[in-house]
Amino acid sequence: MFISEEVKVGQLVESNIVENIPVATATVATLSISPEKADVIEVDVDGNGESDYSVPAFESFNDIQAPTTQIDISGQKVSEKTYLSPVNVTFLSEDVNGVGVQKTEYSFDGENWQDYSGTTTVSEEGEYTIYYRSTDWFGNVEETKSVSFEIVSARGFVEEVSDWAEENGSKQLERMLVTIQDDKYWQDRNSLSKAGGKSVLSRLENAIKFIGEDSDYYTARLELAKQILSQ
Ligand SMILES: [Ca+2]
Ligand SMILES: [Ca+2]
Repeated sequence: MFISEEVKVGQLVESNIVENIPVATATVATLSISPEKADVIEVDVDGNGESDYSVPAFESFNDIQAPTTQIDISGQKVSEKTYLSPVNVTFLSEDVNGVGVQKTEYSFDGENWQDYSGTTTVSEEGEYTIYYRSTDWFGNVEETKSVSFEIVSARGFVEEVSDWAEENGSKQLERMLVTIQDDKYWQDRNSLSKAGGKSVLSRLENAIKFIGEDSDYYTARLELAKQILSQ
């Protein structure tokens, strides 16, 4: 624990360091520092020699306000909440007029949390909900926020309707056959005539009309199919 230092004309003339003092959260430390010696008290919580936060030394200071965190999701957007893999997730946190952000945490299930240390990449296809919150150095914890999004892959993405039995009047989509899923596809795609590409799209569009509750899912795929086929 660093107690005080005396600096005169830019030179350190005295410092007082006390180490290994047993403290608990209820421990009250009283420091006597004259105004000439320090304006702020630097606090090194983890003892690594670098200040973690500072508080004014000569005015009453308290912080009961939790930090605020914003999430930034960057990636190629397919629709409002659907992205093409991969997606970069970045958190920006601040503790306005406060003691400072100690940590930002995030979780994919709201139960298992990990400390945020920098932009994290999510590339696996699927539906996600990311929970996040920050804590300041005084232990004020932000109310957990969350955002949901879906990641789709360009590979195995454009799906062609197959075995869609219109002629019997049932209008049931029996299965979707993935026709664009690897490098070979890209060659095939380039050999598709515009009419061929349009045929895939129109068949998707027709299928979507009869899918019902899953239509958002397939509408997102249709949007990406259009992007791919218009390249
Ligand atoms: Ca430190
Ligand atoms: Ca605060």
